Amino acid sequence: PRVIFSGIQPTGIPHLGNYFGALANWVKLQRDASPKDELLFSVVGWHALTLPQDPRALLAARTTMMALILAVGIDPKRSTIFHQDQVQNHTELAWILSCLTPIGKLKRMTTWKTRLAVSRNANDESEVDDSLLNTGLFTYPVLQAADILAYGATHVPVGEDQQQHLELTRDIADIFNRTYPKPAPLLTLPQLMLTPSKRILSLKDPSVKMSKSAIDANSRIELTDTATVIRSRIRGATTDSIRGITYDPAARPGTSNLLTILAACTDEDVAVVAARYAGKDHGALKADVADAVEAAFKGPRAEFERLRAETPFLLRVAEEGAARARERSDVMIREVRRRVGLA
Ligand code: AQP
Repeated sequence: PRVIFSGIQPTGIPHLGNYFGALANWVKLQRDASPKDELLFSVVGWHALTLPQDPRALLAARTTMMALILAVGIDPKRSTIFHQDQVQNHTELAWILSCLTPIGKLKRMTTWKTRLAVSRNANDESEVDDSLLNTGLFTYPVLQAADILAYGATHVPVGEDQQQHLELTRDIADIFNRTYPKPAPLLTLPQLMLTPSKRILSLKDPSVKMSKSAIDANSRIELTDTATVIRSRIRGATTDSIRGITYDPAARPGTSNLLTILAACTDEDVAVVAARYAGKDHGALKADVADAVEAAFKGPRAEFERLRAETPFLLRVAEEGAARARERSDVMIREVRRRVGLA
C-alpha cells in the first residue's frame, strides 16, 4: 500500500495552477487509490511564515484553504486533511533532520538561489540585502522533508518545481538511515509523483508561473472568482498577434498557456485541443477557455460558499485531521528520538 502525502501553503486563494497542479490531482488520486492506500493532505502554515504575512490574513487563509480542499472534493473520511502547524512533530523532526543536513545542499536549492539573487544589490553583486532573507527561507526544504518523512510517505504528488526538494528529502532520509541504521533503516525514501498537468503561467507575464502572491491579481484566476471575473481576466490575458492558434510554448507562451488551461479543464491532450483551434482566432479561443474554467470552478465555488458558513464543521474536520496526523506521526517521532539518543 502507498502512503501519499502532499501539502499546500495558505498564502492566498488557490488559483488555476494550484487547482490543476495540486488540488484536482489530489481528488483524482483519492478516487483512484486502492482502499489500502493512505492519503494525507496538509495546509502547511509553517511554510507560509517564510515570507511576511499579515497575521489576521494568514488565520483567515488557513481556514479558507481547508474549506476549499473540502469543496473540491477531498473527503475527510477517506483522506487525512490537517493543518501542519497543529502537529508539532513536524517541527521537532525538522530540527533533528536539520542537524544532519549539510549547508551546501541547501545552498544548491533553486528556490534559495532565486531568493538570494533578488536580494543582491544590482550595482554591487557582493552586497546582499539581509532584511529580505531569513533563516526559515533557507531551511524550509528541511521542514518540507520532515512533513513527508514523519508519515513514511511513499509517494509525493507535486509539480516539477518541487522535484529538487523531493530529491533533497530522499538525501536527508538516506543520511539519517546511514547515521542511525539499527535495527533497520527507519525513514522511507519517497517517490516523486509528477503532476500530469503542465505548469500554468501568469496571464499577464507568461515567462513566469501563475502565483498566489503575484501583485497583479489579473495575472491569475482564483478558485472563488465569479464567471464575470473569469471572463474578463481571460479576455485580458497576454497573447500575441500571430494569426491562427498553434501550441508553441517557446515562441508563443501566452497562447500556449491558454491551450494548456483549456486542455487541463477538458482533461484532453494539449495537442488535440490545439488541432481543434488551428483555423480559429484568439477571440474564439479565449471565449472557450473562459467557459471551460467556469465549468470547472462552478461546482467547487458553490460548495465553498456553502461550507464557509459551516464553522463548527470546519473546526471539527481540522481537529480530527490534526488528531489523526498527530497519532500517525507520534510513532515515527518516538522512534527517531530513541535512535538519536533522546528518550
Ligand atoms: N502555476 C502553477 N502551475 C501548476 N502547478 C502549480 N503549483 C503552484 N503554482 C503552480 C503547485 O501547487 C502546489 C501548492 O503550491 P504551494 O501553495 O505550496 O506553493 P507554490 O508552489 O509556491 O504556489 P504559489 O501559487 O506560487 O504560491 P506562493 O505565491 O505563495 O509562493 C504545488 O504542488 C505546486 O507545484
